[in-house]
Amino acid sequence: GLPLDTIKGFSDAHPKPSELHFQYGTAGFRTLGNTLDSVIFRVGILAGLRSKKLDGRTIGVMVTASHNPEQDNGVKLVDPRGEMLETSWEAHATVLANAPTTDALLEALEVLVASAKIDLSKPSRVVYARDTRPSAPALISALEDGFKALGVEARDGGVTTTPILHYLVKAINTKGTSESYGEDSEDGYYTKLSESFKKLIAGRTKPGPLVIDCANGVGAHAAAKLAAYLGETLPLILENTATSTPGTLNDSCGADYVKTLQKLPPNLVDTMKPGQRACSLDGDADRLMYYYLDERGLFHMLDGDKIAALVAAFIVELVKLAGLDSEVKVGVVQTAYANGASTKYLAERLPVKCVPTGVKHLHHAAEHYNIGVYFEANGHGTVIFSQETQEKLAKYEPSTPAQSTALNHLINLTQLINQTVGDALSDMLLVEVVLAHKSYSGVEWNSLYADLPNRLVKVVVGDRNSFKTEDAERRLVNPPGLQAKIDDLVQRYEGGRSFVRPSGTEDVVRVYAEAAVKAQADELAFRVAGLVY
Ligand code: 16G
Ligand code: ZN
Repeated sequence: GLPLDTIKGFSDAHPKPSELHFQYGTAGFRTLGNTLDSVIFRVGILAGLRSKKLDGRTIGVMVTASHNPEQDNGVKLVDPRGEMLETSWEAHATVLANAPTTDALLEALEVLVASAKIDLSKPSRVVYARDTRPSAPALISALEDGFKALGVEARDGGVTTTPILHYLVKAINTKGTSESYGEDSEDGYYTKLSESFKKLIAGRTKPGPLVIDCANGVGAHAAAKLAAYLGETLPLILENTATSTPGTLNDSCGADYVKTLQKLPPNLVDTMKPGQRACSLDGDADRLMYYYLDERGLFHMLDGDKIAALVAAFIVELVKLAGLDSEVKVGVVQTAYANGASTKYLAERLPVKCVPTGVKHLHHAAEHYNIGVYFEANGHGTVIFSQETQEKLAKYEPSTPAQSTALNHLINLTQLINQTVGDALSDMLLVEVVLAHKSYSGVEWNSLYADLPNRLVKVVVGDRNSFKTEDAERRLVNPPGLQAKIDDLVQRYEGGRSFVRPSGTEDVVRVYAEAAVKAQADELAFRVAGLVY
């Protein structure tokens, strides 16, 4: 049975705040860091049980709140293949987190062990990491108490990015198999990325320096290490690297700031000269936003949709050049937030699917293609190659030198891309490869299509849970009658599109609108918001 006395001893030191309710949502648990002690302790136990359930395979635990303000923190679990926790276990996490007392927790654990048929005699293994937030050390010791309470074999991944933690989980679980994902260390990660990058850009014109806004977060450490592995091949200029200065994380910088405000982080204004290309990471380095200044010094943003367009078109072209287009089907997955112009551009070239917001939905839909490209407009995304496709590439015998070259590029891409989850650094190298191959500057990339003007607003409502959507969040089914009013407004705007959905991370409802001209997009968004309010 469970070591009830040991768990009790530890649990009494991590009492649940009685007034708070916690929910494992799209991004795991996420709230003020100083309220999370009991939650994180319990997640330590849950991760151990999840590992036992999966026969001792290693589970990941990441302590981060991504692009949220510095005082927030959060935690999410990573399944053995490096993917998000299976949905059914999100509910188990929520139940454990809300057990009001130690006795209630012990009872909830016993119920979980019985209902999920967990064999407690199995080993349990976990690898864990955290970003640079000041609240992390205390939360990590609560997590470690959770591991001790259950007797978990825990490996400390240190202070690192979310995508590196996902990489480690997959590398550990595939070690010594034919599907080995790489050395199970940070060194293995940087080596895998930098070696494949060097192969992919060999013989191309050396790119000019790239400015990286590290959001004053853990991406600053990772980008500095990556820069050392890349050496001369890609000069990086790191900005916003003040990871130990309190109050700076994600403050007026980072991918979310740039995407939301559609402008340069203020402290980059002097660094950026006309023609300079740059990108922003978020606080845990899983989102990426590119931009450049044109020759007049005007700012242009290249978001997740632009990355999807660039990358998907490149991969389709390589598959064709390799002579594999009848066997390897490439597809794209987006959400309702994808700019309508990006969807049009992509749909003219390959199959495009729209799914609800959240990485797990995109990832799962992308698995239905031989090569699935998925990006959220906010800059989170990756490309996944099915196991069957990777084997096909390994075995395929090209019949011309051109086919052979394209095939090698595809194989190197499978190494360059972190297929477990969106990874700002891996995605950045991917973008740099495509730009080098196409001889594109930001200008050519940006002109693949012109973004439709758009506007996102949030509305505080009485009960966001009363907003129910269908059709990948593009239509409301509740409150009754509201969708018909939105439809009626939308059809009065040229190129108009608008949708309303409850946020999964904040207590608000989000309204998105698009139209042929900016003033109309703004007006449509505010009028729809007026209907919601
Ligand atoms: C979370 C999601 C992100 C999504 C965002 C939407 C994961 C790992 N992260 O951050 O993909 O874009 O939520 O937030 O799934 P919202 O529901 O508040 O609009
Ligand atoms: Zn993030």
